[in-house]
Amino acid sequence: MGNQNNNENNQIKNAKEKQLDEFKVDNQGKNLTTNQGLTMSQDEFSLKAGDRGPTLMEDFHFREKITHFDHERIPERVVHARGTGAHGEFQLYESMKEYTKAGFLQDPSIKTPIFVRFSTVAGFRGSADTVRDIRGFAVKFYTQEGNYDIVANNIPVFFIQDAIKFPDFVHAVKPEPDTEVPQASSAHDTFWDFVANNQESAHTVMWAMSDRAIPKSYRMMEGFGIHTFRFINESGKSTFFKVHFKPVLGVHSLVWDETQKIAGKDPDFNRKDLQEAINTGNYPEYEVGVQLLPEDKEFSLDFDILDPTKIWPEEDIPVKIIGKITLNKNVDNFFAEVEQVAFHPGHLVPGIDFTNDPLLQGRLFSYTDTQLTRLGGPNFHEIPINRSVVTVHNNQRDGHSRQTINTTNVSYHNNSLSNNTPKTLGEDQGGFANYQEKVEGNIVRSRSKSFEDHFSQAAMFYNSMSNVEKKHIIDAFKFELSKVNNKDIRQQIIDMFGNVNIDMMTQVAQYLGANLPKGEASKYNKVSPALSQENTIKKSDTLKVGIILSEGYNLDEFNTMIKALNVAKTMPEIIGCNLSPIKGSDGTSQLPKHSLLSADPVLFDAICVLGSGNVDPDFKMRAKMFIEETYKHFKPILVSQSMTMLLKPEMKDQPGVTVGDSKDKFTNKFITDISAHRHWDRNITI
Ligand code: HDE
Repeated sequence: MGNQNNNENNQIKNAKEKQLDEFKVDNQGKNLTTNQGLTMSQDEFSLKAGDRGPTLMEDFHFREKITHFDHERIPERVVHARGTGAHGEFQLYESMKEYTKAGFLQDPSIKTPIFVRFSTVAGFRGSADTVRDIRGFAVKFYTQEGNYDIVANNIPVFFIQDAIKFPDFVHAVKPEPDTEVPQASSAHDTFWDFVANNQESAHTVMWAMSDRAIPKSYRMMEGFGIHTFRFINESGKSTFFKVHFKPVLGVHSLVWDETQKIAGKDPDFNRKDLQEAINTGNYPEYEVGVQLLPEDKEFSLDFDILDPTKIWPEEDIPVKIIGKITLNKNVDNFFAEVEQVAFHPGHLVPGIDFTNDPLLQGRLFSYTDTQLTRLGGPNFHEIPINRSVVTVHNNQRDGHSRQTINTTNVSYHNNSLSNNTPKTLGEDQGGFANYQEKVEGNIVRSRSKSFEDHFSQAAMFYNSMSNVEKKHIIDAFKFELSKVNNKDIRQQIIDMFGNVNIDMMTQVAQYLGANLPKGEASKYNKVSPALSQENTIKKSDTLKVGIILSEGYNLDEFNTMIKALNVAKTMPEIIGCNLSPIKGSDGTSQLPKHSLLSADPVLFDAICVLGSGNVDPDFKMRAKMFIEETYKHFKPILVSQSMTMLLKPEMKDQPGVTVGDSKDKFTNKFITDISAHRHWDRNITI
């Protein structure tokens, strides 16, 4: 990894980059020192009393090195432990002045530095990237008014409505406490027991069983702030909003069989994909959008806007695209940046405020509290990645690992010794003041009646899916519930999701040999086409195409293909029988990046087979396996005329399969097939 993209050469450094530069240390070519800066003459042997004698206590270098090593690990995040991150920038398309006074949302010519961390939720830090799970999408904006964080997910709703249930939910989905299995999977008894007994989870479970929970790439998933927030403009007017991130490459998922294989073949699949895209200059981009609702329309919808299990259908309240985030720089050091970054939904700037969503309210406590354990004390805001680009001035002092050297003797307010500074600023001068919402009511522990509908939007989600997406949801239920040992829990889930869609759950019940769900066809008919990822953009850009190349290939054919793949902005990679140069019929040669043994079809988006047809049995066996797997996963395949013996006859006329005749014709078709990505109408099911 590293910042090999030479971003520094072609871009003026932003304020955050300059700040981070001050903490960077390059060890190359330097003398080895202790932590006190003492250059050592020896780093291989501990200090002993005689060659074969005991190690001496006085060996300060040994003690320092081992002690530091013993304390290298910090607690992983309780949730979202597995993740990766990158730097980037946010640019506004048009001023949002009408709605908010937030400084970074006023001027489209200003770029705001950001840091983004993507994550899975349930797995431990070393778990595989491609598991079925929600993905975290946390964004820190280093604005001129302080840090603003949007701590979002790739699914727009959540499993629970009140933060007090979060520990229960997380205990249920994490590995079971007696055995610590399964890792990074909801397919076990306690998760589904929780779902059955907490029916507000229905809507989010539908998303979690859908293709959204197995994204192909962090670059190809949406982000949602989930909660309703408030914008406040200069004149104090408030507008409710929900935030969206929409990937410029569209929303794409893996198929379930691929996810499981990739978890073994390349558990770092998603983090490597992100790093590679940035290193090759294919910067991930997401448009930032907001749904806006005037304050006086708070009660105009048929659900409560404070309920985090509800979306605002885009057809009813359109997403206004207001800007774009671009990720353009990988981290230099994973621990210092990705592991130590600390997000908090309560990091706000003037012009943005909360609502009373009871899930959000609880989060406002949790994030600081968790950093105290993870990052070892109250000074985590001083860690380079967490520092605001604005200098911090207040009367907070001391604590573990304090970095700031405050130089005055005044550390209290009010004072006259320092002319009563640091001083607060009135709201009209840019000081933050909370929105003065009027609140009244009895002190109660209860759920608002307006939060009691758990199934209408779960049904809308299912209604909005394409047939293929529906099938994937049904298959996911079948898989997950097959792993639930307790038959009573299975039945409870079948009955519960019968409220969402009878046909869906009838298929699951039949598969499991359970009783059919009671009830009738769903009474909820609403559809929101924006929910189907089939309706998002499809592009060939950055898709990885494996070119299986055999000896004696035709250079003309090869060059035509490479040229077309480059024009289509795909990422072609050559796969050989082994890693030796592959010779063409005209004596030229190509160097493969992979071999048929070390590469795997699940790691490519499309496969192209070129060569003379004169291949050895090993090549033949492995190349056939490649084609068959790619076929099973509905991905495009091109086989040149001379290699058709590798293709099973029944595959030949199937969608997304091209057999070469004239090179221009077949190349064009292959490129169109790549843009479509999956070809669901093949004569197979997996
Ligand atoms: Fe979080 N969540 N969460 N969460 N969350 C954490 O904070 C919590 C929730 C989200 O990449 C923790 O720093 C509570 C919703 C992301 O570093 C912790 C509740 C959403 C990340 C925590 C929620 C999120 C976290 C663990 C219920 C989407 C990863 C480590 C009220 C809107 C951030 C940490 C990163 C991380 C608490 C629910 C998103 C324990 C109590 C809803 C993306 O503080």
